[in-house]
Amino acid sequence: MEKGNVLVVGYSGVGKSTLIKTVLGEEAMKKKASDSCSPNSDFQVYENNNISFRLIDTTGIEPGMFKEQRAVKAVRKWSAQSIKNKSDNQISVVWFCVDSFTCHLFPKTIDEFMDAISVWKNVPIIVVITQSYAKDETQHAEEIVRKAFLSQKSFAPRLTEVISVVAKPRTSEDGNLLPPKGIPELIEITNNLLPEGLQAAKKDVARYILSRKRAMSHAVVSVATLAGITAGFVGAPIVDLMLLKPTESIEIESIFRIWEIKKSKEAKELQDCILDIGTVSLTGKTVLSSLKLIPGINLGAATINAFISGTIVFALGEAASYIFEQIYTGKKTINDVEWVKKVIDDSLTSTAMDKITSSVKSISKNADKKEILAAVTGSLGQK
Ligand SMILES: Nc1nc2c(ncn2[C@@H]2O[C@H](COP(=O)(O)OP(=O)(O)OP(=O)(O)O)[C@@H](O)[C@H]2O)c(=O)[nH]1
Ligand SMILES: [Mg+2]
Repeated sequence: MEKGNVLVVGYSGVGKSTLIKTVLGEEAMKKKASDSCSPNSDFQVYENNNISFRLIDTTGIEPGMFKEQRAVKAVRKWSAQSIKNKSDNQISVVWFCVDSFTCHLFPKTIDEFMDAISVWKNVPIIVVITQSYAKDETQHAEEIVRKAFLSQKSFAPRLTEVISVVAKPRTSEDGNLLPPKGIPELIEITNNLLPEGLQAAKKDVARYILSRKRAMSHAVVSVATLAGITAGFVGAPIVDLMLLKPTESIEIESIFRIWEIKKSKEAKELQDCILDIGTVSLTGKTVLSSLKLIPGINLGAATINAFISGTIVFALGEAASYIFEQIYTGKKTINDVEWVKKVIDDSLTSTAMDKITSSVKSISKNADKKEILAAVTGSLGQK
């Protein structure tokens, strides 16, 4: 299939590879695009069969060194050869990645940057502000970048779009979960900027974005589950499920945002309803009692509590992901409260829990949080 090529550049460590992984998925990162490009450590070409563009990941670009960079040079060579080989190595779009730490360097290096990519004359540039956790920092970065482009007549028309993204969820120091954002917009806009013959149809893009949202939702559940495991890692005889409420609340809100559910009174009630079922139900005891039925478990109270906590946060997150996806795709509405209750009840019933509790057997006696996380998430992954 003929595809567009998107050159991804930016200073080292801004999050290019992380962004590519989120846009194309983990699978795509394992196998590099089968392509005419020879093995090259300066850049890598990645693709996912379901979307219309490849992403070219470059490495090691230092501030103020665009011209000398091997990566950009190597891509130029790769791209130039394509005319001879009749392969489609033309660059269709450039993503220039900056974060709020490196953006202030950009006005000084924009000349070199534009010079380095000068062979791709009319190729549109999307500036991607990566790791955009804080609104004011992101806005500041955006202003700096826009000004830099406006500083020269020839640069200004090249800046097609500025998009701020978070590629991977993060837990902040105060325990807040910061969900991914901006990825669907980036995919859509990039597809729209491809030469007409290469663009994917709207419905194919929509389907692709759905799959990405699902992956981001899972990533959020995973981060929240780890937070739940941490909160539950206490030696008390029985874990206090109220301790999980803040984590669950942020988890549900983050998933809600990924699925772009409109904020409204009904939506808030639905979120609260999910949270209430998660915290008030008997799940903690259910898990504990089914754990007791498994012979030969020899784990400390803290490990068991961490496992139970993680399991509940995980099950609730998976249920919320499913619910919001159904609403996003129009199969259900936020008013289907009875249906929501049933979905959550089902996901927390003893059969579902039994599946999870059987994976407790794989945990070793001095398991750390990561190992517990693997046990918790691994079990439902097999469903
Ligand atoms: N939580 C979170 N971490 C991120 C995000 N983007 C980047 N990071 C982290 O920032 C670090 C650098 O990210 P990379 O994706 O390797 O950066 P890069 O631009 O590919 O760097 P080079 O390959 O050296 O040019 C890694 O530890 C990432 O986990 C993000 O959106 N969220
Ligand atoms: Mg990288």
